[in-house]
Amino acid sequence: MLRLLACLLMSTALAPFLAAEDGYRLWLRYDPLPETVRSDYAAAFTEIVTPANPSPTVALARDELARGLGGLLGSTVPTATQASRPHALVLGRPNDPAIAALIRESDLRAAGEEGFILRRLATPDGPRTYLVANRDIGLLYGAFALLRHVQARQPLAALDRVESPRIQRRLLNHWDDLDGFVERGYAGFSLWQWFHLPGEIDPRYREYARALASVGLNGAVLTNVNANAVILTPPYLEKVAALARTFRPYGIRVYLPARFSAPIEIGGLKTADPLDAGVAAWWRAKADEIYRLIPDFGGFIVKANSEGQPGPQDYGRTHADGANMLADALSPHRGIVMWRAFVYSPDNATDRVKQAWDEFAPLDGSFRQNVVVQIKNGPLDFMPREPFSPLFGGMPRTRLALELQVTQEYLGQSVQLAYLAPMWKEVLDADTYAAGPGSTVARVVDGSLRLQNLSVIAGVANTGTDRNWTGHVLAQANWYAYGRLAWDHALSSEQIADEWIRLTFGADPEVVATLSRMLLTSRETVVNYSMPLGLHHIMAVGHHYGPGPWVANLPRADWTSVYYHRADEGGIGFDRTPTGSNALEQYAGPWRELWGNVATVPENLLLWFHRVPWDHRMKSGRTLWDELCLRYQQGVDEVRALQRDWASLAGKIDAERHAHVTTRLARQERDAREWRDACLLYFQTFSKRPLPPGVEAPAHDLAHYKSIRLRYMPGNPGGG
Ligand code: GCW
Repeated sequence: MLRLLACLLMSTALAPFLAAEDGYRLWLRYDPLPETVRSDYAAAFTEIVTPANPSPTVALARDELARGLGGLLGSTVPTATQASRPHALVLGRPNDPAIAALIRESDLRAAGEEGFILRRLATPDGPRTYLVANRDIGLLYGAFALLRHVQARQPLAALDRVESPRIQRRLLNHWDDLDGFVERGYAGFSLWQWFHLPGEIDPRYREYARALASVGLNGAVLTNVNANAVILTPPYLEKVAALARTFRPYGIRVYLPARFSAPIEIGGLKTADPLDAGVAAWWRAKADEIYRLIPDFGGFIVKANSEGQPGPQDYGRTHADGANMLADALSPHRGIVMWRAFVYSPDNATDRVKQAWDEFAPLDGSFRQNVVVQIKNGPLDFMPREPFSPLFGGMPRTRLALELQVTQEYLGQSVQLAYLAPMWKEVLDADTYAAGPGSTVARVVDGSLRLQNLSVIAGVANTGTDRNWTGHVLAQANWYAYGRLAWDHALSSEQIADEWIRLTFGADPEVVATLSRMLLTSRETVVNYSMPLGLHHIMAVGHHYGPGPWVANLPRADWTSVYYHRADEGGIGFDRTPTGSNALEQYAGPWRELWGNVATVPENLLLWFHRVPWDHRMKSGRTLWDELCLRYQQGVDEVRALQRDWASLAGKIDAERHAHVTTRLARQERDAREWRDACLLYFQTFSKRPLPPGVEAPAHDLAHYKSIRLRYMPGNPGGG
């Protein structure tokens, strides 16, 4: 009796801790559904049937369904290897004749290698739900899809679909260093415990892999593109192999950065010249060694001749020479090379945004079939708003991958709320016109435009050791949205936000409506208070957090802010039309016309393409100066609206996550004011005009803002 009492006491005392709402569970919560909606689902899923002796992947699918449905329905759903009751949920592959007889050939073809079919069918033994896939991994993806469906309380009748990913390789790129530091990481340290690997498998590795699989991601580049050759040495490859083994049942392959000078640094060679036979042989042997340990190794990513990284140009060779040499080493094993196009040379005075095109477009058609050229969404560097990179339309005979930045290097890091799906949709939906109208970046990347057989999308991860994975609880939405778009880029930002909110915060209509509005407006809000009207690259140096429009006199002009905004008494903006750098020439005709004309360019890209006087008339009838000031103010006002919206959800969201976001929003409001005041005071030294009515007076003078120095910022490789 006493013992029972003690147990009871213990469990009540522990309850709040066990139910800690620290964000660790991400969107995979499986809390019991309200009684009112539970019974329909409970009646529909009476048992989970999988073949006897399931593979590890099928076992994961089964266990996830048991855990998920058990949690959501509030009672155990038994598992079985033979369906014995009506309303069974049956998982299977067409190699089972009973399954094959039920599913159309055309559906199986549509499901492809990784997809699945979810269907409710009437059978002689009563209605059943079938989850069918050609390969085991499809069953796992289907299990997550089904759980999403129930968790989001979607009608059972709608459980009838065939899905398959549009892009084959859906990767997270980790910029993790071997010492645990994450470059541009704002959620703690690297998840990979290299010292303890390969012997010790942190349970979090499985949780990570499960989260990736739940949104359909199937690859991870484990370490930083600013590469360390040590990752390719035998002891580290053993560690990588241990991670690969852990991830494999979740359908995730590992990839590694290849430091171009590795043959010298760890191979003892005198050169890394890609045309040197000894170098090629070294890489071939290295590839063989990797595949002996990791038979499904994905391939290499390379940042070459970019920001100080070594590369083929060190030997007078081209990017294609370098990429092809590595591609040949990997091709016997079906591995791929992701060669990054993020290049701009220290000895090139051309407008930085033109340089990737200048270096890569002439190489079109000279890359091997297992090479993809990986291009950032915009031609500069993950700014809050950029036009799409013209290179997506400039290399018709090359496989091109899209690189997005999930971590918010230039959008408030893990302090500010910026839901990035709308930004990513802008680039995915952008028309390159490369093969006529409709040649969207999405179709270039997924290979459908030219029926290419290899497609890759990469997102620079925002994950780390923080308990909530992404630093800001609401930044989990970006990880989620990236995965969902990588799977299906036709999904809308609204759909994905709605889905994520329901999974993460429940289905209360007020929560869903309010938080959707917050997410969907948040990126534009950051643009407004930081870099409105096409301004770009005016952030503080090094850590890139907060304003720095005055940044000048760095070792390279194109690292400064003044290079990009070009403000003086005559006006502001970068002329990229034929009278200026003519970066516009890299785009197709319709864009050249639209963007090249100051009367037709959308105002959100005005200062990206044009240099205009301070009294330039905007569509509103205001002068550019007044408009600029009001945009900065609008950004601040919008953060305050976010705060009010969030405050209105108190009591509807658990206190722990509510308080966390409240604190971050308060800091975002301060940050937004700082951006506004710093930028307006600075630009005012050129415009020499007063702040228009409606703009709050700055709290300090310009000298104050210029003197702010943030030290030891997270994610900044420059340190203090
Ligand atoms: O966005 C910039 C970052 C660098 C990064 C580089 C790149 C990994 O400031 O930290 O280096 O881009 O993408 O290579």
